[in-house]
Order: sequence, then structure tokens, then C-alpha cells
Amino acid sequence: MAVYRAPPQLSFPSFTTTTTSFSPRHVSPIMSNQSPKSSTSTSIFTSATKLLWGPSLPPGLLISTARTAWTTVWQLMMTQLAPSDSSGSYTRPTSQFRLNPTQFSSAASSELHLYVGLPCPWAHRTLIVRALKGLNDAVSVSVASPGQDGSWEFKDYNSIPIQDKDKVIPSLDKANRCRNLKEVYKSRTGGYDGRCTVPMLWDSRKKEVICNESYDIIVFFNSGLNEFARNPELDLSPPELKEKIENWNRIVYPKVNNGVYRCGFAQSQEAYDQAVNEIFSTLDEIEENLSGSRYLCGEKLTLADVCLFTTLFRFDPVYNILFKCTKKKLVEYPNLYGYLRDIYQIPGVAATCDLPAIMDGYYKTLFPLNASGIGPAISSSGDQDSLLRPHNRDLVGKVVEAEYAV
Ligand SMILES: N[C@@H](CCC(=O)N[C@@H](CS)C(=O)NCC(=O)O)C(=O)O
Repeated sequence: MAVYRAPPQLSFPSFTTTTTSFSPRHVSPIMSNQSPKSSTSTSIFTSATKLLWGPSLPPGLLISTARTAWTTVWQLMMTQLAPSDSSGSYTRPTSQFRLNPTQFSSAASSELHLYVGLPCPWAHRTLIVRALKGLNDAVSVSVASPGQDGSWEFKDYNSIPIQDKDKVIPSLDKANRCRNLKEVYKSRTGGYDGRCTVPMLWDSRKKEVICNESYDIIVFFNSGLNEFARNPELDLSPPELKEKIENWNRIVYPKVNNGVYRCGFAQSQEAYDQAVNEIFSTLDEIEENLSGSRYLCGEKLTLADVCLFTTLFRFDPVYNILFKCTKKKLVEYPNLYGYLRDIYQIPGVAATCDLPAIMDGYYKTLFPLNASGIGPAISSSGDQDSLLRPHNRDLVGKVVEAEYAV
């Protein structure tokens, strides 16, 4: 397992805007509407401005000064939040701990523990495959929350009554009792001072990071732990579909999964234009495919669907607004929106989805994109209850066959 030392990059939970911590279970999914700026601080600010510059300040000067200052600070923050190339396109740092599941033969001698954060779409993949394969007992989980200093930290939510025992909720660190994820990474044999990302698969026996790349982890969960799985017969990457899955991954990862980040973190108009056009031309292509196919690769749910799902789930409430993926809303794509509901309704999946935590994670954490910290009201297409409406996707592909049979 190769370990690379990357410069510390702040990619997801790196900026916070308020000092109040937000419990997803105590507020509605529509987010708190409180601005962090109180009327007292506003009036102090107004008085200070008048005192310093007087009422006669030429507005042009104020605006151009503020614009220059803000743009400079914004660029500085964006460099930290989202490393980009010379054209202003976001370049995602590579994961440091990779896993080749075929080479990992010591599952029986390891004690597997998964670190996740609920807002993170990459971590969400691992929770879904863990749930579908019935690995909840074999792989314990700790759920970190975005902390005030931008790192992932552990908070205790045990006092909140939860009806669904499989519902994944923020927690303390159950494997290492650390206060934050950085401490866990640091405690590995040999130490560590690179990016501390979720998801991260940990071996509690050897005190070692097994992997922090989501796709490697879901491949491993799908086929590497069947002796411990409650659903060993479920194969989300059957040999006959492997090529199709890889083809879809080659499109969906850069253009959609990472495409939304390339859109939201773009630092030039050109970079944004390219990313946004690629997202929507790909969604158009998928929409077309889903008119005759229940899932991406046919009638069976595969790893390619899991990867697409976690981005689609966040699309209307987050990416469409915060990341300016605005050409269309997902709800305007009938097949994609039905497909989203179809997967959401598969037993086990909804328990891994937490819209309030997602809203909180994005709108309050990504400071350079949303300095006020205000969360928007979301349309009903984005809320979790509307995803329970019938989808009728089980008929897709079959209607055509029936027509031919007549
Ligand atoms: N390629 C990684 C990406 C993981 C990732 O970027 N996770 C973000 C949260 S969405 C994170 O933990 N960022 C923390 C940081 O960069 O400090 C994967 O697919 O697992």
C-alpha cells in the first residue's frame, strides 16, 4: 500500500461561518434561516463605516475597494479549498491510501471500522454498499461531523431517539475515541500529516489506515467480505456487466460526480462553462439511456448506479444552487428523477441519506461559496418525503418487450 505525502489541502469541510453547531435532527430539512449577522452587529458596522468615511464617501470608491479586497481574499481561500490548474479548473487531489481488494486477504484477521461524514457523497457510496450487502455488523462505523476549524470531528448525538436502528447518525469515534479524524489518521503506525478525508477504512487491530478511496472501498465491500455479509449473493459488479460498469464510471466520475465540484469550485468563467456544459450533456445522455433501461447497465443495480445516486440525491438541494449547476433541475428529467426515487426506495438506502446533515455540511461549511452561511429553502422535489412517491421504474424495458410479444 503506497503512502504519498500530499500538501495539506482543504477540500470539503475547511471553512465554517458560524459558531453555533447545528444538529440535523433538530431542524427541518429546509435549514435554519438565521443569518449569523445580528442586527446589533449590523448597526455597529454601519456606525463604524459612517465614522470612518462619513456620509459623503463616493460609492464607486467603496465598491471598487471592497471588490478588490474581496476578490483577493476569495482567490486565497479558493486556492486552499480547491486546488486548480492554470485555466482555473478544479483538480481533485488523489487519495493517499489505495486498496487492491484482490491483494487484501487478511479480512479475517482485521477488525474493520469505517469512518464517514454524512454530507460527503464519496462516503455515502460506502454506506450504501455496506447496507445493501448486509455488512452493518461486520464493519462498524463512526460518523464524523464538519467541525468549527474545518476538520472532521466527532460529536455525541446518542441522546437523540432514533426509530430506525440502521439509520446512520453522527457519533463519537467508536474505534479510537479520538476527538477528530486528524487524530485518527495521525495515530496510524508511522503517523500521517496529509489530507484527512472520509471515507476511510480502518483496521482497529493493526491500527492502520486500510484505504481512503471510496471506489476501492465499495469494490472491496461488494466482493471481499462475502463470508461476513448477510447478503453475500448480491453482486453489484457481476462479471458480465464489468465492462459496462467501467464505461459508465469513465463518464460519470469526471463529468457528474466530480463535474459538480468542477462547476462549483471553478475559478474562471471558462472552467465553469466547460464543467457545466459537460454535466448537462452527460445528464441528457443518461436520461436517454434510462428511457429503455431501469438502471445504468440494464435490469440490475450495479456499483455504477450507487456512484451516480449519491450525486443525484444532492443535486436539486445543493449542486443546482450552491455549485451553480443551473441549466436544469433534476426534477426536469423524468427518467433520472424516477431512477433517483427507485434507488432511494431500495430497502436500506434511505437510512443512509440525511438531507439536513447534507444541507448543513455544504451551506455552512463552504465559506467562500456562501459567506453568509444562510441555507436556502428547497423545492419539494429535493426533499426526502417526495422521494417516496411511486417511480414505476420496474416497468422500464419490459413494456417494449411486451409490445413485441403481442
Ligand atoms: N477521492 C476521494 C475523495 C474523498 C473526499 O474528498 N472527501 C472529502 C469530503 S466530501 C473530505 O473528507 N475532505 C476533507 C479534506 O480535504 O480535508 C474518495 O472518493 O474517497
